[in-house]
Amino acid sequence: MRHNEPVDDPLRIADEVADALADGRPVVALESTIIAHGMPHPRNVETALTLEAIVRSGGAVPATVALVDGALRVGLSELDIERLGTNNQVAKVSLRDMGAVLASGGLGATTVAATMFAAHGAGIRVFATGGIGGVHRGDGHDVSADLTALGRFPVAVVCAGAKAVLDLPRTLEALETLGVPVLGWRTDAFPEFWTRGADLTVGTRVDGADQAAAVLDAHWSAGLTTGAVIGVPIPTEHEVDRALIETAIADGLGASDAAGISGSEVTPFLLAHIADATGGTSLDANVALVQENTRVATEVAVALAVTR
Ligand code: PSU
Ligand code: MN
Repeated sequence: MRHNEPVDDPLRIADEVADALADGRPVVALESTIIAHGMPHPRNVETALTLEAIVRSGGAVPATVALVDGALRVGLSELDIERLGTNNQVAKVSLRDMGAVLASGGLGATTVAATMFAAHGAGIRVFATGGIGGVHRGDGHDVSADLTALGRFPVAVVCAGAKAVLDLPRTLEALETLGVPVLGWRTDAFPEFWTRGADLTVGTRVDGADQAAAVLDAHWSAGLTTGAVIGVPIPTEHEVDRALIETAIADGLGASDAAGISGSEVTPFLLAHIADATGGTSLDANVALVQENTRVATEVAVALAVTR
């Protein structure tokens, strides 16, 4: 996919990121839909900058991904992050949207799927986010392209499982069908985003970064080309009460139906609605869990850099 003439290459890797990759030093990819569509201003920008700082303090280089001025950028400036977090015309870019937004030259925030594509193109193996998209509840057959991307791009996505607004059993089944390993970070339960999870199990428990890196390295060394999910439970002190979140989710799903929300607007609508319904508790939890995921991703990226 790389073009021969760098000047025409739509994939633009920041110098700091390119240098780290060339030296075999650890890099952690970060997405931008969470900035533009997943959190309100100013928490979104603060969080995005904090995540970059967490990666640096863990000894890796952050690479936040977005579409800026007609290029797919891997590694953003603070100004770019500020633009993504304040401009209300930012497109939500999954794989199908990329060509159109690149051609328009406008700002685009990349979802997990589009960020995996960019990370893979750049040669980055580890990516941190909040929660992946998945199979939505009900009979709408709304299935996130995050799942098919996990089946296509060899990148480990460190997340608090999938967002609990989804049908989590079906999401796990879909991952199995796609051949995507689901690892539990110091847990046997598949994390449920705002809560640590209890009812669903992961495929493999890993108790540290070396073990996670060994599994990933063996997976890819065997020639498998799929991605992986590393499910990190939200830290206990930030966990949202299960009854509170279930009520807010049910309320959000009802409101989204009533308002006729569909397609790519469903997830941002639900996140905003649930944040309101819980008086901001779900947003605080979302910020805490993505920070924790970023710490773990950094450890795994550092461990993986040693094995390769
Ligand atoms: N994690 C968060 N907040 C978010 C998302 C993840 O904590 O907003 C975003 C990711 O970009 C993910 C997207 O790819 O939600 C899923 O959107 P959809 O369900 O339309 O595929
Ligand atoms: Mn969808």
